[in-house]
Amino acid sequence: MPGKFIVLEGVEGSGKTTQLQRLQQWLSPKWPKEVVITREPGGTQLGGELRQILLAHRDGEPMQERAELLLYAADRAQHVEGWIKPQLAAGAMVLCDRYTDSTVAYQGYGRGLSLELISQINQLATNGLTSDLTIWLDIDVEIGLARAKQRGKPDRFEQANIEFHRRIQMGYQALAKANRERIVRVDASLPVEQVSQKIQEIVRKVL
Ligand code: Z5A
Repeated sequence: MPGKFIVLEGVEGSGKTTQLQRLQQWLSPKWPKEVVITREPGGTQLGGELRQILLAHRDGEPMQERAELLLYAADRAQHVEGWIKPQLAAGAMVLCDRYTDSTVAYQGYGRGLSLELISQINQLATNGLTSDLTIWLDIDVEIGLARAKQRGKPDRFEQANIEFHRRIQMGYQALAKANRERIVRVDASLPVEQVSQKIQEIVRKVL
């Protein structure tokens, strides 16, 4: 497809939102078509409804792990077919906050669900659409969570125990090791401007 698909990944508070906005500003004058930002969950109208369900606190009836997995997959299937693919077909540069690696890291390494099952569900949800480039914003989980907390009320994931977040971090390490051609690590503990510069150096290569 004529467009490009770039994903930012990382633990909570790693700076994805901040860097996506800066990347959009930097890329817009360089890319001939639109440069658009989206996110998972929540990149479509249906996805927005699923996002509320996924991140809500529920007293008395915790969400079952496989229910959670399938809701993320439903969000992704809607997003890929209904929004990302048409944008790529129109030549847009799509910048996405989280994608399939989040499911491997959170539901696989974090929750302990089968990585084989997750791979099959990711395949079903994406119909084979992979990113052209994934940038992993690597930060110590404690620093990321402290940054995320500054923003106000913690959601369901931010309240989970630190071991859960450490397993997710291990998931990203394993993913980066196994997918060197697609996933590029950036040290996200650096100041915002320096992180942006590193990202720009990497993105320049796919333009
Ligand atoms: N999830 C899942 O389990 N499975 C899946 O398949 C998918 C997702 C797709 C979505 O939450 C949740 O869904 C997520 C995983 C799960 N878990 N949680 N929570 P979300 O979209 O609401 O949250 P998030 O993706 O984790 O993003 P975030 O917490 O909003 O963080 P961020 O976007 O990476 O960071 P930020 O907002 O840009 O920065 C956080 C703060 O740090 C902010 O005040 C910044 O000004 C500051 N900041 C940013 N960069 C820096 C630097 N370099 N230095 C100092 N301060 C900085």
